[in-house]
Amino acid sequence: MVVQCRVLFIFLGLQVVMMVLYHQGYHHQVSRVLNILSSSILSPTPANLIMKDVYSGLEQIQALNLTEDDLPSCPKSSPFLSGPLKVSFPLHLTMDEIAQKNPWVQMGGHYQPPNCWALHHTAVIIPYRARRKHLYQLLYHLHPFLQRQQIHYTIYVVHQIDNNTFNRGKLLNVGFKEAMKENNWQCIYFHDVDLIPEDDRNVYGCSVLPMHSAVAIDKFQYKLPYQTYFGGVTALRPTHYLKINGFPNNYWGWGGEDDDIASRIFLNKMFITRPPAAFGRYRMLKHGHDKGNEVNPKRFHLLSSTHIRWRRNGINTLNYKLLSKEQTQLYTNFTVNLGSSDQ
Ligand code: BGN
Repeated sequence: MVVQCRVLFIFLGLQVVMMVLYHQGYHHQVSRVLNILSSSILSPTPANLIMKDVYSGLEQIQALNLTEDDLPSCPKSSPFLSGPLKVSFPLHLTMDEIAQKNPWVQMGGHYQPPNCWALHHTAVIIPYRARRKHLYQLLYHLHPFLQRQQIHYTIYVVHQIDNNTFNRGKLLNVGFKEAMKENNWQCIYFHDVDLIPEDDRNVYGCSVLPMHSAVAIDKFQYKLPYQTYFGGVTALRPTHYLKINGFPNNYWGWGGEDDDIASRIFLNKMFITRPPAAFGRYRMLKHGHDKGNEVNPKRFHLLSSTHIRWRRNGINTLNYKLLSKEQTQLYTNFTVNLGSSDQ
């Protein structure tokens, strides 16, 4: 009570000082001070919140001395969430270093909270080719990020090994099919390798609607590039995914497949949902031109016929050769040959 009275007294005192200064002609200075105060007290932008390292506090994760059956459910909101995260990019990361920082992650990139039953069971699928540095940066951030959220998850990397043009849609279809063989996942996250989440309140669990998580990317000045944008990081329940017949297999090269997926969702009379922009923030890792992922000139034409094609081009027509399945310390790796565009 005494403390509250003091704070109130100081606050009133400050107001009196400001009023006196204002009446003595210091208008400009007074409004500057007020602006600074209001932006630092009222603005919800992350710059004003204390940003924690993505690993901070995780040393508190400890197993309980209980059998699995006796574990309690994890709380709705994880006690490890801290909001905006300080994102830094350590140089020369190795798989061993990242694994050492994540002692609870098991071979294959599996994690489940050791002290409670997770509310979310999520497969994270990363389409990949020749971006090792990006992959390591993403793994360095994503493992602790997901552990902060007390999620049961596995990270799957789908590696296109052939020399044909990159095909993101098809890689995601392969990831879905192979991940579902491993576990009865309730939620599938489709995650670009170059997007680093910046706020752990962007929880990687599915809702009743398809989710678009990458709402605010630094490359787009932390705004949506357009209203129906459905790229970068998205999530679907397996039932949503099957309803839209998965993703298109025939977008070879950059662009358009994410718009096709959005159309499939709308054509099936579903809506998308998004986290608040303050939560759905991402940093995009910089990269030069990707050889083998040239801009796809056919994308406009393909997009104009999604409504005709979606039923006979998707998970029901997917073909590929799975060359290997390997459990690394930090992820399960599916190496695939997708065939070529004329198949
Ligand atoms: C869009 C691309 C998307 C891409 C976003 C953001 C197309 C189709 C032409 C209508 N869509 O323009 O695939 O994710 O930009 O870069 O090119």
